[in-house]
Amino acid sequence: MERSWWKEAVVYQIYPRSFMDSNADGIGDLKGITSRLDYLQELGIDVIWLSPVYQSPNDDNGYDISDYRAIMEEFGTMADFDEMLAGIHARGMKLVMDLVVNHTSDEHAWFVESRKSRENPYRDYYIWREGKDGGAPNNWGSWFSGSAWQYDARTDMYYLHLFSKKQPDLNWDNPKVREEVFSMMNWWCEKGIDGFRMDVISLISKKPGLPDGAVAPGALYGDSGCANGPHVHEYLQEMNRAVLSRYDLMTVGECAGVTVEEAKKYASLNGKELNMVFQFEHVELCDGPLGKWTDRRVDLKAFKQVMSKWQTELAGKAWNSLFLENHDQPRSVSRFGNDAPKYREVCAKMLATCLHMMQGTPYVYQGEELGMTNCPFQTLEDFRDIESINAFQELTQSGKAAPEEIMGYLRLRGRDNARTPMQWDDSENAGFTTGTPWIMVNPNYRQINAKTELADPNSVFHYYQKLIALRKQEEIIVHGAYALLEPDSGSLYVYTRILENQKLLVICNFTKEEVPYRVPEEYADAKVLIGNYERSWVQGNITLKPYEALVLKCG
Ligand code: TEU
Ligand code: CA
Repeated sequence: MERSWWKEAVVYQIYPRSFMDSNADGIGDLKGITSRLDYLQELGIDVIWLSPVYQSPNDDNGYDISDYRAIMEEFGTMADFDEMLAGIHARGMKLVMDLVVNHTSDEHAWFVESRKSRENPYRDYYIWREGKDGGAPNNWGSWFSGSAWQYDARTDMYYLHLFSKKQPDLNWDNPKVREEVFSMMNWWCEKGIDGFRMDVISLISKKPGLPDGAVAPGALYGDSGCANGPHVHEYLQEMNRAVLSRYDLMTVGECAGVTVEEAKKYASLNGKELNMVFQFEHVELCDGPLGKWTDRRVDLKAFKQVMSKWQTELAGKAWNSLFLENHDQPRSVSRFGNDAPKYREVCAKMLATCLHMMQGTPYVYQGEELGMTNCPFQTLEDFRDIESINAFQELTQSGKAAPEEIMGYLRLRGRDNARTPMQWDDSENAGFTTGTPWIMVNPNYRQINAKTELADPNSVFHYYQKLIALRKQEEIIVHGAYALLEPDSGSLYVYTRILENQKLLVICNFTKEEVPYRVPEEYADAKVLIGNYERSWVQGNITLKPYEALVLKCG
């Protein structure tokens, strides 16, 4: 087994708009992040993944970039960035930047030029096509509702946007585009950053000829079939030669639609492309006829099956990333567990145990380490996310669902659940800002906040701190081989990790019931490595408490 720092690391994701506001404008910023670095150091994380901080008109909160080499004014200046980076490095941590290069903003200088005329030198930086039969060039849908094509009267053609119409897709088949992107990446590497998280990188190579996609009945999003296109691996290998291989970086590709087979290419241990990918199978498990807009809950057996598939199939061939939350996902304790006050803390700890004992690099999303929950948004006016707002319009106007029904889906699955301000303390606005926050604060901040949890040795925060520290002490957590036990249990997630003469047994109760379990003989002299209840008896027949997590270690 090959050791690399990014295999042993724990990553913490910061969504800058919602992390910490330093100047009372209600918007998180870089100085705010710098002021909270001690907190992250105390948690024990190694790497910060920073969602985009580049200049952007914020149609999609920074995932629409108008200048890759400038900092968004609302977030501060390049000097603030340099100070933050120095502060991160001074604490022995690293910084991974978000790289959003499947598309730019329509306000990026390249696109401003591109749309001027059919002959403009930047025309082929983007994907322009003639309309067909008086409409869009093909039937592809945007991930944010509606067609993926926008008509532009100036040149009487359409441009492709797999996301919002203010996010035109770059044409990666144009070598000049690749050169520009690579040179921008080198520029950031020279500044001393430590890696990239690559936004929807699996979508950069479009299907030749841009053929109509197979649109499933009711399917709304992502039906372009562009994931893992014909040249994606070639382009990433080129990027690896031009940039990645020249520095000691950590890279993770956000790979919508990735399969195990494809992941073995993106994240092969041969190091020719990326270090790891984000796959989404486990968070898309309960999607329904309206895609992610559903109130279905994840079925534990299916969840175990998907997680186990990724654990076993990538072993020795590629590397996993481990996550339950990010800025696009609802809060895990609300979604996979139980956020009722009685269970929230044990449940958050159980989910953390289940994830952090697996093989791969774990990602903690801001506030997850506090057990933050989904937000009780009341009306559409409470939402800020273009995805939720567009979906509401499209679904109500097409009559596919009643407004109240959709509100229920948005409340459970909407991305804004992850984007409410970080809950620092029990003062006004959770200590995030002294101004008016850009999005509502979750009203539960007086109970759930960092200050309270730092003062409580049994808090979710301190449990995360232990899990993170354990990964540094126990090689088996990083490198042990994974195997699933009890695949048919609908209540327990049980798995083992094995490294030479050492063994871990991880037992997680995903229900609020007590569940009996027989600890296998071979764990007769095991010790408790970590657990979310006080427990001394761990042999033979035991009864798991509601949402109990227990990790036993032998050898
Ligand atoms: O997300 C794109 C994306 O595909 C995710 O929405 C993913 O499919 C989903 O989480 C699975 O359930 C990225 C960014 O993370 C997102 O914030 C941006 O809006 C989007 O790209 C466009 O840049
Ligand atoms: Ca601010």
